[in-house]
Amino acid sequence: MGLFGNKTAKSSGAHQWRGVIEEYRDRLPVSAKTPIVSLREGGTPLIYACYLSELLGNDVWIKFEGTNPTGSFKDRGMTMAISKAAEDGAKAVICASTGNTSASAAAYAVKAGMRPVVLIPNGKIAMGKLAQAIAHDSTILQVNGNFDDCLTLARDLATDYPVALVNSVNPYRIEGQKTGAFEVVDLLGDAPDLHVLPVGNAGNITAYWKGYREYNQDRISSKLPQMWGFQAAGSAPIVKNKTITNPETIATAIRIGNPASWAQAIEARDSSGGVIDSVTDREILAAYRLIAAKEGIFVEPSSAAGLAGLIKYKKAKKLPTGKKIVITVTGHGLKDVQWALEGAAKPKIVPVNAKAAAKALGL
Ligand code: AN7
Repeated sequence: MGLFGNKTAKSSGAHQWRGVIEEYRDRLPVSAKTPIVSLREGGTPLIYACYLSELLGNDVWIKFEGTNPTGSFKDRGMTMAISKAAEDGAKAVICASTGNTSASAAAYAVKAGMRPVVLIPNGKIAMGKLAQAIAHDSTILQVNGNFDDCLTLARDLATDYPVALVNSVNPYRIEGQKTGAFEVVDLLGDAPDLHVLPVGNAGNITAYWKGYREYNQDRISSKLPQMWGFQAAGSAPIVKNKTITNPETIATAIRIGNPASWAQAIEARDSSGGVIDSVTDREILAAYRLIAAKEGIFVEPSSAAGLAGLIKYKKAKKLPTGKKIVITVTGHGLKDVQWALEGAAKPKIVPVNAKAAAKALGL
């Protein structure tokens, strides 16, 4: 259809990644009638992590979702959710969010000429994400409550008023996000042994598992990975097997006490022979610093939960060795810079003088 400005510029023969719907059209619920709303999401780097491979005694690959158009994996699902909302003639979309969903929903909604409405928990969202929602012209309501309260309110509004819900309870979100698994298999030639990722609302672990299973059913991969998910210790309802009324963690993206895809996450864990466990904020921050300092990959704190979990399992001698492990790091570090700056030494001040600068550098 080529709506919403998705023209193909053909000049030099170079071509760019077309976005997850065009790249995986035959595996997604779209038709010729669906207007495709895309910012060319997906096609994210799968980076071999030399330092982490050595440290963990495994072949470790990082799927860096921070390079998506709005800086998180949410764009994969949002291109689907907004395209289907456009097909249905929606004029406004609503979501509850700890920040990344709202940034993504807002960007894709305005691209489609719709009005974005976002509900965020009062005071508990990273500044970069709030800035994105504002920049993309959304109407923002700060709700007196946490993410789970926001989601309840968003569902009520979408039931009774003319706004389409684009949270991951919208099945099209999961469909779009499953393309992350397709890309991993397409790039590695088969599924990894372990796939590791953070768990908040549990949409992404559900989506990856769906993607891996679909490729395996069609014999594009020869095996299925174990799914390993990690929650923040103060927000670990699946690990504790009970709803957390007041979830707490510095990893605000996964500060969720009642995950929407809870049952599907359990299913992914159990049918893959994987684990869902928790990591403390201290472990998350250590992993967050390590991956930036040693691998050159800057992620937001929540995104480091998967790596934190692997390090915890390694220390406890519960990590296998010699396996192929993919870790999805879900969001970009620039969204939430506070934790990089916290406790960091101030840069030294020097005059415009090579001798003085060299001295300060210890050269
Ligand atoms: C960086 O934006 O729930 O388990 O409202 O932003 O699929 O929920 C974000 C979740 C991991 C957890 N990493 O993924 C929201 C929201 C980052 C995130 C998760 C989120 P799910």
